[in-house]
Amino acid sequence: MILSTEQIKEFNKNSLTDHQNEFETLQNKLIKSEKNTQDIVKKIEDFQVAIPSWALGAGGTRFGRFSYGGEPASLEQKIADIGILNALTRSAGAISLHIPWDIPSDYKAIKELAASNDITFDAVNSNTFQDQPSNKESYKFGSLSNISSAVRDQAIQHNIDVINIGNKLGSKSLTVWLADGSIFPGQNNFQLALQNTESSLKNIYTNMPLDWKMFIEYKPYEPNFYSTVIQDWGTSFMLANACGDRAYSLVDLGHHLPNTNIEQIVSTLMLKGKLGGFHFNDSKYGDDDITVGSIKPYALFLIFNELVYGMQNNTQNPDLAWMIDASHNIKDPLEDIMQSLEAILIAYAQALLVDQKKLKDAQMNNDVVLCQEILQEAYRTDVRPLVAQARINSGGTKNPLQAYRKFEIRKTLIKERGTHTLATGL
Ligand code: LRH
Ligand code: MN
Repeated sequence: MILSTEQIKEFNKNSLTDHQNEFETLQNKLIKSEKNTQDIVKKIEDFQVAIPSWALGAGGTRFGRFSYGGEPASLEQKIADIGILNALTRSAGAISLHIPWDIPSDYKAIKELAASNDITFDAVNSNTFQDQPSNKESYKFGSLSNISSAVRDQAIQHNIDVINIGNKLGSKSLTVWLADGSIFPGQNNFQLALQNTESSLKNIYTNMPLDWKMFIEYKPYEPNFYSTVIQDWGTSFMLANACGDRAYSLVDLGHHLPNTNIEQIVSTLMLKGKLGGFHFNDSKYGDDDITVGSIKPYALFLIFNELVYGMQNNTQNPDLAWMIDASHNIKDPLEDIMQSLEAILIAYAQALLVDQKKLKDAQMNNDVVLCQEILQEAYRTDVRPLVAQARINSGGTKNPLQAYRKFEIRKTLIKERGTHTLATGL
């Protein structure tokens, strides 16, 4: 199913007048506080989020999975689905592959298909948390941290294979997330596990092309429930420093213990030039991987406020990799991702409204009340007309979700693919 620009233009026509009124009203309000609306809209247009290849079907838990119908059963169909998301939102211009769930069979064809959908290949993700039929060694007791050098070598070689796959597709970064850890006290020698992990990561790093980055993703628990080798930002930061200049920490929003101040972690990693990117999602309790901004939208805004400050002040930190990492247990996966994209762009737009100079002055005067007022003035601004304008400027729809339903895209996908197709992934 391909969406034509004519269809998109036709859809926008009906709501353009309302949009222009809303946009001008907001623009007039922002001009009063010397905000350059055009500049903000341009920044939103340029904000591209990579879509995970493993989150285009219905996810599930150990308690069950409810299929959604019309799910993509191949990498080609996954790229087509991201093509639909990108046609509607113009902010989903990249795919992040997980290997071996999505190994291309025909690299040339896959690259042409992606290009025809305006999609590039973002970070590739290795998988040493599941055993593959072709594996000689098991990852039951860990991969890069395993006490067995044979297991570590297999895991290192897998990461090198993933880099080679990504290289053929034009990807420029590898994301390493390890499930490695323990379920019971005494099960692991913590120091040995960390030393093995460090030397394994260094080995992988030396096998990365010189224009590649490595993202080291941390997580406090699951699937191990007593210890995880790369459990927190500090461990990831330490390992990134041990590997080299092109190794960075990756912040998955769901990988923090309750009430962790994630925005402070973000500011610290940016100050140290070691923040590589994000896996956006939201959660109430654990690594719930649900819709971005559906539980803690203010926390997301505070994170983007630190990102905007960092992007303005920390030239030592590279351009960031933006990715969604979600799993859809009850929502239509494409609708869920469109809601996440909207929440991400809204938080970014609100953060761009923060008067960083005024905030710094208030901080330098310990004017605590004014600090909060400056932040919440931005957070309480309805920036949706700015986000919609950015989409329209880029040839997308004013309201992707409405367009998706009006065009009955899920119905068409079910007609084309049936109700029982199964997407690889989580
Ligand atoms: C681990 C994680 C990681 C992926 C996986 C799909 O929880 O966030 O980023 O490899 O989800
Ligand atoms: Mn993740």
